[in-house]
Formats: sequence, structure tokens, C-alpha cells
Amino acid sequence: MEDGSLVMACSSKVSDGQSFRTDTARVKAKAASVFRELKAKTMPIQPVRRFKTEFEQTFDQVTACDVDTNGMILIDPAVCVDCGRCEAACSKIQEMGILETTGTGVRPHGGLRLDETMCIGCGQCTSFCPTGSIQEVSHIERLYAAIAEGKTIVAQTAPAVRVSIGEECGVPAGEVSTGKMVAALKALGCNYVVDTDFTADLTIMEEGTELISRMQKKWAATPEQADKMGPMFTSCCPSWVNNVETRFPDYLDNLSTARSPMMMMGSVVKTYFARKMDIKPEDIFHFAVMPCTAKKGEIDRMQMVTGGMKVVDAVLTTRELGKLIRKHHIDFPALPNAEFDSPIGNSSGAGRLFGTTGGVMEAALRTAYEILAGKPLGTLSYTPARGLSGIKEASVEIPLKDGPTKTLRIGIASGISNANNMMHDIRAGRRRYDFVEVMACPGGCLGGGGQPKSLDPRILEKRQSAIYTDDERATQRKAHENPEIQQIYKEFFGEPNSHKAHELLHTAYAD
Ligand code: HC0
Ligand code: SF4
Repeated sequence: MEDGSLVMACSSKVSDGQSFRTDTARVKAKAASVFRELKAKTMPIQPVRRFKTEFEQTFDQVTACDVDTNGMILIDPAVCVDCGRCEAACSKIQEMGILETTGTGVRPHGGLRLDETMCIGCGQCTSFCPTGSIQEVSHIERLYAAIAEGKTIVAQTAPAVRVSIGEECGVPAGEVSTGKMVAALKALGCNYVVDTDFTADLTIMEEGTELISRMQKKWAATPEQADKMGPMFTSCCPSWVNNVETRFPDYLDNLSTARSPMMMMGSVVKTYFARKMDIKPEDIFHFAVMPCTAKKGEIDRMQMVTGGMKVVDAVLTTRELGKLIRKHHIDFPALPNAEFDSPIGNSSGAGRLFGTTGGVMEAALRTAYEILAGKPLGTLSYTPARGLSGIKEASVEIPLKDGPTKTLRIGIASGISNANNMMHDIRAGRRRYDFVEVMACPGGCLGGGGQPKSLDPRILEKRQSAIYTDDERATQRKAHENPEIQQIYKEFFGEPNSHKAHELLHTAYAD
């Protein structure tokens, strides 16, 4: 810097008024010495793979013999430069403490392999890695293979991807790129593109019904019995589910049995949609574009096999989709807007909110309140659920349409460290809730471990405000008012929590 101090470009924040020199003798000497160190450490092991770009690594990854993976993330210590950023993300942001940098590349603590640790697959470490030494397990080859085999390719896209994919492709942060994202997927060879936000609405119907019947029992119970029942937790974040299974197994019965919107969409694509389009389910390759690395593990859960079939065949992160768009030279900003495919492509504003912390809660309240009170919740934008705080809470007074006014105590946690602190408080009786939303990444899915890497400190705010805009633009704002949701119950599921809905849209957990 102008004051003569030397700072590292990869880990220093810039601020207004600073000025830098990058060509002084001291800077050049430092750069040369860092490079000599790295070269000495890595060249003898595997010369060809040294310092490939992240782009190249993704297309030919998983070849080095010391690569370690748990099916969600992958560590290649050979390309690690020991910067310690992944370790800090895991131990300081997430408070998981899974990783250590040893001077010979990052590895899990204690000599364990990744799949022997309690890593929840959140991928926050991958977002901070500057070399691609820790990254998501790529599923791009699965997509190429399916296209080559002539399968019918059906993509679904998560709520948080449309507000961040632009960052990978030359669109400013904070814009909603839904139409261009659908067009890009069609240009990449997808026959159909359907919307995870549609099944987010379906989740509200299933999880909301589960919540209402649970609350009716709780409100009829004695205060001691009600306390013992504890809260119902959302179950759509796979890292959170992994966390409950490994760290809080005594709370497994409190997790909603509703599958995540991504997995619900898998079931719907390979049954209802396949039948409507007259395609055999086994001829469909169905992949999801998600802001999340843990979703890559969720599709392999035994409990998700439906009718002997895996319902989602691959998961690409937002970053992987960005790489594909660039690799195929698609001019994303110039694409005309395209529409999702019906009849599983329409979403209400409520479904669109799922991509932010507090969004599932706000969406659920819009429907559950109306069913219980027989009239709408006063406001569509429920302020206590909004914003980026790691823990939010509120009490909602519900004047039951056929009885007295009851209170629903809600809690919202984002970032797994906040969720774990909240869990310890719940267990100790310091916090009491009826319904709790948890997302393992800071800010919810918009800050997911598969999202574009960014140095913009306001990036989460920009993505969140784009999600609120996306909600405001919707024709319907409540899940139960989505005409395609009404249609799928009428034609296929009957009613929420029906036998068929349980078979295709609900799950169990591993204890
Ligand atoms: Fe999310 Fe989801 S909102 S977990 O954060 O519920 O990944 O965006 O797709 O499934 O809908 C991620 C985002 C999803 C799911 C939805 C939920
Ligand atoms: Fe830690 Fe999450 Fe990375 Fe696992 S995926 S090592 S829990 S930051």
C-alpha cells in the first residue's frame, strides 16, 4: 500500500480512498518467494495437475489419488496453498471445526477421512477456497452422459439460483434472472425446465397441514404435555437434517416429515409429469440446479428411493451451471426470457421466498394462518421473519375461526452455528417455540455453499432484496392460491397428507 505496508490481495478487504502499488521490488520479491514455496511443495507430486484453473478442475476432477470426498464436497490437498480460508469458514462461520490446514494441504482434523467426520456438507468451505482445492463434487459429467444417451432431460431450478446465476454470467448482483436462466438451460439441451418454487408451494401445503394438526394437539394438551412436545422443525435444508441426525438425534421426531421441495419435485417429475407428457420415468434424466452442495448427498438418501427409483439423478450448483453457460459460450445477458414448463412451472410469491432465511416461515404463515383463522394474515410481508439476522423470533396471535385466540411461537435460525446455539437453548428450556425454520448457511439458501463466490460484502443483502422483489411480482402470493397446486391435488394427490402424498412427498430419517 502507499504507506509501505505489504498486504495479501486474496484476503484483504479494500475500502474507499486506498491506493496500492503492485509493481514495486518488494512486492515482486514477495510474489516470487511465495511462488517458489508453492512450486517446491507441489511440483514433485503431480506436475500436470498443478494450478489448473478452477474451470479445468471441475471438468476432470476426482483423478488424484489423495482426493477425499463424502459425496458432497471434495478435498484435493495437492492444489491447496494453505491459505486457511476454508478452515476459518468451517470453524469460525459455521463453528463445525471439521478442517485443518497442516502446511501440506487442507485435511479433516484428526487424520479422519471426510466421510468419517460430522461434516454436514454445507459447502461454506468451498465458497472461500481460492484454488479449487475444496470444491463441490461435480455432476456435470452425469448430464453430458444423459444427453449422449438420448434421455429426456428435465431440469428444476431452486428459488435462490435465479437471483445469483447472473453473477456468474455478466449480470449485476441483485437482479432476478428467471427467464434468462430457463432459456440458458434450454440452450444447454434441456427438454423441459420446471420450477422448484412450484414444489415449495407444495411443501407449504404438506408441511402446513402437518403443523396445523400438530398445533391442534398441542393447544388441546396440558402446558406440561405441550412443553414436552417441543417445536416442529422444517426439514428442507439437507445440511440441517444431517446435523440433527448426527448431533441431535433425540429431536428427529420433531422434524417435519415433508421432503424438501427438490425431492418433492423429483417424485412429481417421475410420476405425474411423466404420465402427463407420456414419457417412461426410466427414460427421464432429472437434475436440479441448487445453491447448495449438500443437495448432492440428499438425492442419494435411501429413504428417498420411490417406486424403486432414484427421483433426482444429479444436482448442479449455481457455480456449475455458470461454468456450463460460459463453456458453451452462451451470451446470458442477451438471452430472451423463456418460461418454465407447465403444469409444474407456476409458483406463488410464497414459494419464491424459500430462498432466503425466514422465507419458509413467512410462506407457511400466509397459508396456515388463513386456514386456522378463516381470514388472511393482516400483512403479506411479515417483518419479524425478514432480514439477515442469524436468529429471529416472534409470537403470532391466531384468532381461531372456531374457537379462542391462540399463540404460535416461531423461531428462525440461519447459519448452523446459530442453529446449534438455538438447539442448546431449546434443550435447556431457555427458548420455547412451536415452529422453527432452520437453514444451515448464513442468510439461508441465498448464501448457500454452491453459490457464486463473491467479494462483495453486501452480496447477501442484494440477493435477499431480489427474492423479495420476485415475491412481489408474483400473480399469486400464497401457496394455496397457486392454480397448478390446486390442479395437482385435484388430479393426482387428492388432498394434503393423503396416502399418496405420504408415499411420494414425505420421508423418514436415519437414527
Ligand atoms: Fe433451498 Fe429449498 S429453499 S433448500 O434453501 O425448502 O438448496 O434456493 O431449493 O429443496 O424450494 C436450496 C434454495 C431449495 C429445497 C426449495 C427448500
Ligand atoms: Fe465444514 Fe461445511 Fe465444509 Fe463440511 S462442508 S467441512 S461442515 S464448512
